Amino acid sequence: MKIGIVCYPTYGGSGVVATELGLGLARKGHEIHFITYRRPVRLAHFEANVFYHEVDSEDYPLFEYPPYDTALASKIVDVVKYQNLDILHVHYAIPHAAVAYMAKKILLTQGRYLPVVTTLHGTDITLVGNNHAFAPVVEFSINKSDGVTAVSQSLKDDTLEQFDIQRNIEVIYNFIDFERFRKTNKDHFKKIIAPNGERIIAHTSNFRKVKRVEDVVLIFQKVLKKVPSKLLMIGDGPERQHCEKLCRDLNICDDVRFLGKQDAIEELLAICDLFIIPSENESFGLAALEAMACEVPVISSNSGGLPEVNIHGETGYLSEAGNVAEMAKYAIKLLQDEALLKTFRANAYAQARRFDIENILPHYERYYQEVLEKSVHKVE
Ligand code: GMT
Repeated sequence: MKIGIVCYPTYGGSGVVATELGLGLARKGHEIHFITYRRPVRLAHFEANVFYHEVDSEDYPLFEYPPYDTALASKIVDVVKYQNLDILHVHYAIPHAAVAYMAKKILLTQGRYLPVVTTLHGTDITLVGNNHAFAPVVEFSINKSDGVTAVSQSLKDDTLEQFDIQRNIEVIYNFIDFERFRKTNKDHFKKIIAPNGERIIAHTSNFRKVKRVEDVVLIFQKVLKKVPSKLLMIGDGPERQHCEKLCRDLNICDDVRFLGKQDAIEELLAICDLFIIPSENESFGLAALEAMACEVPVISSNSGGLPEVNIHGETGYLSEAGNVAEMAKYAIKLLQDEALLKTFRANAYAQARRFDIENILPHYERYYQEVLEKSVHKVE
C-alpha cells in the first residue's frame, strides 16, 4: 500500500506512534509518505521506501497566525495526486482530521476519492478536543473520516461520551518495538547516577499540567526518606521550571537530575527500578509501556487508559490521581522488597509483550484494508 501519514513531528506520544508505525509498515514493504512541518524526531535514518514531504507554511505580514491548516491541505492534495497514495492516516484529530476532510473534498472535485483514517491519541479528545473552541470541528471530522481508531478502550469510551459520534471506533493500542526497548546492561552508567547503589526512579513526559509532574517530586521526597534513591526527570515542558524550584525548596536537588529531552530513553530505562506516571488524564501511557518493556514496574494514577496497561498488584500499582501519599507508599513497598521487585519486573515485561509492534502492525494493516474495501465506489 502507499500510505500517507500526517502527524506532529515532535517528541509527543502521537508523533512517536505515527513515526514508529510508518517505519514498521515500511519494513513490511509498504511505501510511506510522512507529511508534516518538520522531520519527525524518530525519523532519523534513510529508509528506502520512506518519504518525507515538508509542509511549507508561507509567512506574510498580514498573518498573525500563519495558516498551517491551509498549507497542510494543499500539501496533502499534492502528495496524494503525484505519489498516487491509496490511503491517508492522520494522527491527532486537531487539526489533522479536519484538514484531511478539506483535502479529500478538493481531490473529489478532481475525480479522486481519498480514504482517511483518523487516530485519536488522547488530549485531542479529553483536554483540547472537548473545548468549545474546537469541539464542533472535532466531532464533524471524526464522523467524516472513513476509519477512526483510538489508542485505548478508555479513549474510545470518552470519545463516545463527549461527542455525538455516528460511526464505529476501532481500538488499536499503542505498541512497542522490542528491537529497541529492552533491558540492556548499562551498569557503567548506573554507577555514575547512583554511585552508592541507590534505587533509580524515572519519569518521562512533556511536563504539561495534565502530567502532574509536581506529584512525581512529592512522591520522590517521601520515598527518599525511607529508601536511598535517585530521580531522573526526562523530558521538558511548561512545568519543568516549577518542578526544579520545588526540588530546591524541598532540598532534594542532589538526588534529582533533570535530563531534558533525550533520544535514547531505553538506555536510561535500562538502569531504572521504578517508573512514575501520576497523570490527571492519560489515554494510554506510552511512556509507561516503554518502561515496562525495559522491565521497570510502574506507579501510576488510575486515569484514562492506564489501567489497560499497568495492572494493579502485578506490573505496578495504581492510585487515584493526586493521591501522592498512597503512590509513595506503594513505591516504598516495592523498592524495599527485592523479591517483590523482581516479580514485578518480570510481570511488567510480560505485560509489555502484549503490545509488541509485531502484533499491532497487522491490526492496522487489516483496518486499512477494511477501510479501502468500503471506500472503493465512494464518491461522497
Ligand atoms: O500529551 C501527551 O502526552 C502527548 C500526547 C500526544 O498526542 O502527543 O500523548 C497522547 O498520545 C500517546 C500516544 O498515543 C498516549 O500514549 C498518551 O497517553 C497520550 N497522552 C495523554 O492522553 C495525556
